[in-house]
Amino acid sequence: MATNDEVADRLAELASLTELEEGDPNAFRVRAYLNAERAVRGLTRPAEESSATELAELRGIGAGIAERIREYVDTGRIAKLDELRERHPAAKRALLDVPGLGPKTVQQLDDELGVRDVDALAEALEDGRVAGLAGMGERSAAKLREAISELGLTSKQRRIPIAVALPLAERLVERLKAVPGVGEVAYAGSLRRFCEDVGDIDLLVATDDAGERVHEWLRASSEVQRVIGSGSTKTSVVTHDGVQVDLRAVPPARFGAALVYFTGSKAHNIRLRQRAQQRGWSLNEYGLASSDAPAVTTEEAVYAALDLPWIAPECREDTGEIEAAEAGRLGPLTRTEDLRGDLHDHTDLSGDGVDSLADLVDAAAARGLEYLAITDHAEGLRMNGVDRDAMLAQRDDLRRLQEERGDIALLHGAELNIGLDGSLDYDDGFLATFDWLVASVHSHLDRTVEEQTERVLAAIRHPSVTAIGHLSARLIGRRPPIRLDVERVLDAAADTGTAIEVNAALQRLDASVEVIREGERRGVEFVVSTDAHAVADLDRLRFGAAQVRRARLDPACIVNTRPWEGFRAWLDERRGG
Ligand code: DGT
Ligand code: CA
Ligand code: CA
Ligand code: ZN
Repeated sequence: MATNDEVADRLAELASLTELEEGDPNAFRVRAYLNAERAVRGLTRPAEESSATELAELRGIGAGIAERIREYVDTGRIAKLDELRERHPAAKRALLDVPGLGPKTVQQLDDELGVRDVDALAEALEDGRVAGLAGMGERSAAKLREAISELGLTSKQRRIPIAVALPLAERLVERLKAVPGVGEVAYAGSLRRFCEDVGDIDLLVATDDAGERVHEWLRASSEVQRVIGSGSTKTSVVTHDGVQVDLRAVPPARFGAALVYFTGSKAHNIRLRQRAQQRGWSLNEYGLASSDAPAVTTEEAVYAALDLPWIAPECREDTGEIEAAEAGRLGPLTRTEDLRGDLHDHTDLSGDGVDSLADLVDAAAARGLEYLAITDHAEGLRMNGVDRDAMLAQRDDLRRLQEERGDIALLHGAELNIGLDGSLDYDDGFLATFDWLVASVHSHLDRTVEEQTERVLAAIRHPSVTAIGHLSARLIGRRPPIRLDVERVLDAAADTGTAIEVNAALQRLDASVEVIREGERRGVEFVVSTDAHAVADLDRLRFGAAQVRRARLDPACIVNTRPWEGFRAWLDERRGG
């Protein structure tokens, strides 16, 4: 019953715990767990179907870790993991998420100052105790203080990044559906609205008589570290990763109204309630109440009763979506299947890619994509980059593959690294030979707004660059965005016809919703891409679609909603001019 993602999450947890244990992020064991995590995430078949011996034969998985994976799949636990969790609670592990803190310093903080969570760290930073530690000093302490406030890491401010919450919620939903007597299951709240970080996970289960079984199932789940509260309608728990999960069970006839209510936002709900009141009804989590109110068992019915079309959850923030929906102007919004191509994809030629060119192309075609751009890292990225000869060899392979198959159009591209001075990889002559070029910032992230804006502008203005990848370089909750004069950047993109990418990786979701909206106002064209590093990542396109829905971006502004012929015409025009 353990999915590959769940197994991979446990391996990631083992990696961070081992990092603390050994005081070294580069310790052999830490890297072994991380390699295994990547291997498991990239598997195309369930890990649980393989024996320990078979697992150990896979690239990236050694015999010891293979045993631990089997132990988890068979028993739902890993003894070593339980032991490490005991020694390093989630709150202490969260210290590793503070940029600038490594495992050694975390242990030093614990040993010398008794600091075991971010709140205690914030206090010790305020009163100067951290600056006084050996190897620390005023400057490093100031940086830590800045990172904590910029990322909102204290317990009062702390939000769970969507990259942590969404896979966990989807897994819980799948497993709840298998509980006997359970009907519909959904996650609701800010997560369903596709907020980039969430306070907690809200789960909703429709059941006539299995309510008690459902609550019991959650309390006993292998993900759960402790139960906060559990009654006949609601259970709240905290997972091993420190994520709160609220679960509510409702009768099937009330599922629609409850889903509207618990999806929120509060502001959106208030507007709906006002509309109900105008019609002489009241609206709450149980439905519409009053003698003449219609019965509403689905979300659509709730909205219809209020004379509205169904509103996509990503838009429910009371930021004009109700007025737009009422006037028939909310949408069309991008669906995953509207995205016809994927324009940022890595093969195993990049040091951090996992699958071969042929496998990636196969998988993209099987998912119904009409076109695919292969964009391995160019040579400027020291760890993962590819030199010119290797690029040319890949191009030959790709052209040969194209001759063999007419079902998907293949573009040969690269992901260029934007240097601090705005320079790009290779030379202009070589760059002009690519079909598609994504240019992205990967390093020198802590610079002034002038420096960052100029380097990105230089890339936007380069005649061969077709798109800017993950514009802000942020990792949600872990790394702040680079400082940019966003308006100047967007204007230049609109001017030159360089597309701005909406990177669909959950830890990035970059461009952000705010930047997408500003870009649309300024006439920017976008591409939604997965930045896949493995076949399984191609499925992220749905997150990209959700991100542009949340921004209410007109699909006509997204270049890869065009069919192949239209996309090619756009590209020809852009590269000709
Ligand atoms: P979060 O968890 O802080 O990221 O944000 P939400 O929106 O998930 O908030 P949460 O978990 O407190 O509640 C889930 C939904 O339940 C919320 O979006 C709307 C609904 N809700 C909760 N409390 C109230 C309330 O007092 N009034 C109304 N109208 N709706 C509420
Ligand atoms: Ca919530
Ligand atoms: Ca909640
Ligand atoms: Zn990439």
